[in-house]
Amino acid sequence: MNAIATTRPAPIGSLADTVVADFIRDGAHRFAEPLDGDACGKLLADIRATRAFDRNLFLSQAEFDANPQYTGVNPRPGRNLLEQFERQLGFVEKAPAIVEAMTALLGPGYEILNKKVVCGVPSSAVPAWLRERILGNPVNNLGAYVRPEYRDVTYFYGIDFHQDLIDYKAREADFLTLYIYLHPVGLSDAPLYLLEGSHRLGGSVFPHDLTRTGDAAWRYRNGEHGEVKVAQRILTGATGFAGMWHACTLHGTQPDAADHERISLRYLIAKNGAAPSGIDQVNATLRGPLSLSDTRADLAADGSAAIRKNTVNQA
Ligand SMILES: O=C(O)CCC(=O)C(=O)O
Repeated sequence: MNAIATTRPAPIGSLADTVVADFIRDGAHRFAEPLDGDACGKLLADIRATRAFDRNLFLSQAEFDANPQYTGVNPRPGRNLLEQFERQLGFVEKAPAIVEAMTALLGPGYEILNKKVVCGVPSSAVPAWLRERILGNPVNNLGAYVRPEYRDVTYFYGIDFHQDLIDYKAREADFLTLYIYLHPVGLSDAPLYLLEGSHRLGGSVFPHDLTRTGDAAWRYRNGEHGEVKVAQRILTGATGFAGMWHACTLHGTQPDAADHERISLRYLIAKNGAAPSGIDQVNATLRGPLSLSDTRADLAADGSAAIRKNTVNQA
């Protein structure tokens, strides 16, 4: 994604001002206008044409148990479905609002760290043995159980509240996540649950210290860095909905309760230059660490789940 360099200050009340203010206050911003619906529909049809998002995605229990592999099961360069649709991604990467927002937060030289298709797998597609095995796990990324040829997409059956810093040990929170729905996402389609304002306590080791205090309210503690009251926002949205959040903002999903898969695009986009930008203003307001030497305490040495605890499923 190349941004147009500009040295002019953003006009007052501009999108650039709004996204920086939203990130300081909420650790997130929802774009007012959806991205091009026709382009979303075409890309969605092309993605769906590559496979059936059903039980055939998965290894059998015997195949899995013969050689369990919990790591290296996500999309990576050379095995990423979006690589074949690169020419269709201009509706995201060149959308003026996206470019303006990224430039405001990350500076004109911002870079895409990672982009991929994310699928919320409906329960009807997950084999019974697997549902039983992963019940209550905090991170149900199903990559380990998916046939190797389909590991060019990330498949979730829900994931507990986490920060996207979780995948970046020792990296500063100098990046954000941009998330796009390719079709309408309602309450049963595994919408993102976001805890607004949770970024304020900086980096925190997963799983997180969260206590529900009300209907859509939580108390979040990050050890010596204190606690904050945060509001839960459920990101339902129309085709082309785009939202983004700070690397320290807690978010998660419940298992897809619809009878069809949820397909989204997920980008990680980072600052790439020394000049100060909006993310530095945001990070200057955080009360906790900007990076972590360890990001998670939920895994055994082989990468399998070592704890069974899930908060977002109670949300
Ligand atoms: O798409 C999902 O179900 C979860 C996505 C998410 O939280 C992530 O990729 O960080």
